[in-house]
Amino acid sequence: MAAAPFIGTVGATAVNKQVSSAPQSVAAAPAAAKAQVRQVVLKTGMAGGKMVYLDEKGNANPVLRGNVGDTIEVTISSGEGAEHDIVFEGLNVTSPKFDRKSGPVKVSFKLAQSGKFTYFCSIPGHRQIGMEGTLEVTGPADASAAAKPAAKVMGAAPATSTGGVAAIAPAAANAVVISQDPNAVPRPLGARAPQLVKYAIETVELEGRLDDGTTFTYWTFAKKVPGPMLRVKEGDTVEVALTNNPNSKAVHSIDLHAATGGLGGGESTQVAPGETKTITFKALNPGLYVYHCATPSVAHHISAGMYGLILVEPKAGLPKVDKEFYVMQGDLYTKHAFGTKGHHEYSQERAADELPTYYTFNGSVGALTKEHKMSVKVGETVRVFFGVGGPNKVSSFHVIGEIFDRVYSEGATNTVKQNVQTTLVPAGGATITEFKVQYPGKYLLVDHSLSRAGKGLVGALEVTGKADGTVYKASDKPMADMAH
Ligand SMILES: [Cu+2]
Repeated sequence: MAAAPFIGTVGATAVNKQVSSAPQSVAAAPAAAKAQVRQVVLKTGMAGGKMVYLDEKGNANPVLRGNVGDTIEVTISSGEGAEHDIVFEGLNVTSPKFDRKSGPVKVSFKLAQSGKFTYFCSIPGHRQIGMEGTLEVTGPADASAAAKPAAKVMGAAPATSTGGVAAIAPAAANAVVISQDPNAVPRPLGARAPQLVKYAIETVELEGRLDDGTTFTYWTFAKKVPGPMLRVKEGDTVEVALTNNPNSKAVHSIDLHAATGGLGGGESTQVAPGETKTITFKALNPGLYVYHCATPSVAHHISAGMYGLILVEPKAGLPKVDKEFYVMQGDLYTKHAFGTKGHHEYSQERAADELPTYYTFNGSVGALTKEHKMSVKVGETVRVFFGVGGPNKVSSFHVIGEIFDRVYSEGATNTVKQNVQTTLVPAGGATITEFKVQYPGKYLLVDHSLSRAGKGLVGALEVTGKADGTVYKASDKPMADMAH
């Protein structure tokens, strides 16, 4: 977007020569005053779990005032370090985005009409969590000011306009593998008394490989999608210290479905870049639970990779198996279609319509077929801890060529279903499936809504060992009783 003439960053040449000569309190707006330049200094911050704009006195979302004909000059910076902007709705005024690194930015515009206007942050979710205030413009409409074409004084192209889809950017050269290793399952805890378990988790935003030649800016717990699997015991006290990496552009948080109270932690873990917040909860209920970021827009944070599983083992533990795996499904919304090479951008519009361009197991296309291996031997028993981060789509989890001997539906460890072909896993839900492998070959993990396999959703379990012809046999010959 081309910057309008009145938009510039601080440090550039003054956007208005009158700025320093006529500083005015924004609160006072004498009705009959002649046109003035009104300087407003704002910074963003967190207050009571909300994101807000703060004036120099610390007032949250202050009412800004001016008269028709005045020029409002806003200097705004990120107090807590995350990325924001300020939009004056109905006035076609949008600031450049700013964060800790960019320093303050400035917007300046002339008030051409009286009325009440809303200002807000256009980063998805930020307005909803508090970044919204009012600009009151008083005084009779100055005919000369009002008559001027809006384009002259307020001619910025609205930055919120999506327009057509621009060409995709090249794939990020520094992209890393973000997919979680499905073998990264903590060991069973065994029989032990309840204890205090401490986790320190860092939220990190980074360029990651989405597919071959394709990258995406992931938001992660500990640089992997899903985040680390946590394993505690029923009755344990769990301490989670969440640190947001100083280079983050967004605030992040954690809501653990295994926790009771405080929005699962989402209420008190809204962490600004560079900061740490800690919650402690008692693991009252056994089961397999999802955790996820709970910072608006929550769907964006989850879709970008911020989810994981926490297992609360029942007191007696789970039955012993030979091999455990950790797999999670996610749906991702990008501006460009599946398969487009380059660096994909998140699409708020597609997310709102729940039309994913990508589906993944463990965060990327090929995570469980190329980036990591899942292998077992004939005769071994397998357990898959499977969760759906979503944010939106449920999974019809199925392993092609295998039958789940046991399913702990919805992750509830006290009930077991036997002999299940496909199990339904809700968004923000989980399941535990167990099966013995009796025949070698490649078993495909899928969501049986199979169109999704064409958008990246397939994994593979390799089974090696001796083939037992009584379990399965293939032949080119016609069946004996059909031969004559
Ligand atoms: Cu987040």
